Amino acid sequence: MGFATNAIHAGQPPDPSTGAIITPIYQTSTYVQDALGQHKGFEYARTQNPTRLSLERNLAALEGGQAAHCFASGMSAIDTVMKLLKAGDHVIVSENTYGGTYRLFERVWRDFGLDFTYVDTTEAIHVESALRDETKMVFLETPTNPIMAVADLEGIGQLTQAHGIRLVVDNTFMSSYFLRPIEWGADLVVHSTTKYLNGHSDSVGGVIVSTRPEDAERIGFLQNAVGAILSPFDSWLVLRGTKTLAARMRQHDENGRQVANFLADHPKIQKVYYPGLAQHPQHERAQRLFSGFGGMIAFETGSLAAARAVLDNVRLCALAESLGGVETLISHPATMTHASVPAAQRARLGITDGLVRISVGIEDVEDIIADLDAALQRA
Ligand code: P1T
Repeated sequence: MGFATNAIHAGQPPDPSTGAIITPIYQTSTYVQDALGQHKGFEYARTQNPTRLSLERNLAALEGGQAAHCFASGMSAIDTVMKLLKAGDHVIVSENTYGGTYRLFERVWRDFGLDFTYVDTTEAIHVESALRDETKMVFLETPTNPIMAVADLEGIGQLTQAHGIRLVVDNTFMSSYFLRPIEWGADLVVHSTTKYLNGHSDSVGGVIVSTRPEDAERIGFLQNAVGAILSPFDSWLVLRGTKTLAARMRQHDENGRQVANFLADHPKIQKVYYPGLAQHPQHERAQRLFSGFGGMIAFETGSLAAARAVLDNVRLCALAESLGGVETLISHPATMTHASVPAAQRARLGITDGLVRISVGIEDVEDIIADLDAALQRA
């Protein structure tokens, strides 16, 4: 089956009790057992829920994984991935990640004895140079939030396989539609389902897709033991979201390309970060790894004052954190999503005070461009 067909059908047979074509929201905390030790596979709703199970099967199919487990947020999914490790283990991480990921690693997990080294993952050699005997995992985001650097997934996938190290890819920005990291050697894929998978800015959630049975078993154990589960209603919302993932992503991509071209030609903008532009340093790699470039763009306005002027003058684009919804969102990484990254590191990565990030929605693209044009004129 093709991707769009799987997105609509995988994991969701008609409801066995009524034939309902849409998986119901099983809003229950427990399940009545027929007799002691005899039940229908569902005992307690932290452990199993049919709505969540449908979503997990759906997402495993879309990523091409063995199993998926859904969590209360993208952060709780990433937190659970770290629980596969032990004190003393070392993790190599992309130097640019979502600020919350950096915060989780540096301000939570470091206290529990994990060590992290941040490297430029656009070249596998940087990962290789950071390897130690204790290295147990490479965690990368691609394209990175917000600089849109595209990791050398092929090279890093070969390296981690050769060394028997787990490769974890945060695939939130491309979504399973444009990139399937497992095909390039990833062992685990995580998403903030809050973003493209749900797509309608009305749910917070996360998922881990695994490829090895032993990881799937341990992640299922942790999901139950820790309990940071995705609720039945949120599971239902994301299931509804994935049905239109293919159609939405095609439109995000179409609009993203047009907005990126508009920004690249604009005299007030100094630099545009979008893998679909020929001048992007990893454009050719992006063409090879991704089947589209999506709707995430960052651009350099030159100063905090110029960024503020754009952000204060947009009317259609909404000034907000988050991304991946049908509506266009615009944000200021330095003070919003990446405020927890130290200023010196932000400066080194290019997350300047003049940097603006846009999550291009699927409105009529002329309206998005007209809104940005008007705001830039006032900037
Ligand atoms: O917000 P949450 O569902 O917990 O997901 C965290 C997360 C994980 N990974 C990536 C790549 C992300 O971008 C995020 C969340 N990002 C934003 C809220 C943002 O505006 O960038």
